[in-house]
Amino acid sequence: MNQSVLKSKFIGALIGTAIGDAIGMPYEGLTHQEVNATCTLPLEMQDGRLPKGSYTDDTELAIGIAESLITNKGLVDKNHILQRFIENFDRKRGYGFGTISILQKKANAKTLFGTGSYGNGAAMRIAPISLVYYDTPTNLYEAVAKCSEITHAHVLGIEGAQIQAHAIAIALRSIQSTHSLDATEFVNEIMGIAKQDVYKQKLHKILNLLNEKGDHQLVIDELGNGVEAFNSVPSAVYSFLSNLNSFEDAVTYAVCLGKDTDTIAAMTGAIAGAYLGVEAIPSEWIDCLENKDFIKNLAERIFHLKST
Ligand code: AR6
Ligand code: MG
Repeated sequence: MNQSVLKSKFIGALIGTAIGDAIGMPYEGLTHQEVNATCTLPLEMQDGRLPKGSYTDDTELAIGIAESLITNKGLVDKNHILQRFIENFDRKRGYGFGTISILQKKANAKTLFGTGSYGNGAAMRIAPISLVYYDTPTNLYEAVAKCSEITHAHVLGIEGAQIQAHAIAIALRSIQSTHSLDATEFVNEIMGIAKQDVYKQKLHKILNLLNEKGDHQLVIDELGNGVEAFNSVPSAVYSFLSNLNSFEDAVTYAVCLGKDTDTIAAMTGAIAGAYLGVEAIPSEWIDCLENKDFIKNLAERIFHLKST
């Protein structure tokens, strides 16, 4: 693949995470109906519990992973990543209860909520790992497990991150201009790593919903819009696949699902940005994004790590 195209896709995956996060932030917790009643399309960056253009914990944690990967030349060092998480931690970003407990060393990831967390926190931050390992699926699989276990030890939390990471990796490897991506092939490839029934079933449902052109309520009923990884990662994959050629449409679709809007949009933005490249992201959105140059620079540094 042309190196400048690949670089744009790397930047697209990280900036796409932050953009989805920031554009979804004002609507977090609202139902699909409430989002529809509140927002006007096309979506613009808006104030919410944070000023407009601000990202939340999703991006702050992704930044920590990117920083650690750069320092350690692409290797996943769990203690080092945890240290980056702790140093970057800014409570106002809206962290999940379980993740706060781990970062404050008040809980152990393996025993959190009894069996470890199955929140979507491991999946939402995973894009930097996909950048480093997108071309070696077996290494990607292992790297994601290590990175997830720091806070999310439940098998469903880890597998959610696996599916999200592989979706980003496939998007990075696919070239939009030569042939359009086949949604069935995309889902079947992800199906290859799914072991848990809930994910296998929801991946099948994605294919059915794509054929039926499922409306928002049907997608919420079938795939979910909550903070659990199994109620949000499949919805992000669907939001991407049902709006393949438009970053804006994919992320808007994700936000309009309601509930965990920032995180579902962040995960959708990561996949769409990885597929379409940073040029496909509306410039009005990027202009408004907090720390955009810093986030772009992290993606560029991971790109250089891969190309040297
Ligand atoms: N059993 C019961 N409930 C659980 C379990 C479990 N094993 N695991 C998770 N939950 P958490 P996150 C519930 O706290 O994944 C932020 O806004 C439990 O209610 O680990 O880091 C992020 O941006 C728990 O509090 O957080 C995301 O949008 C909740 O799931 C979102 O929160 C989330 O798990 C999740 O972040
Ligand atoms: Mg969040």
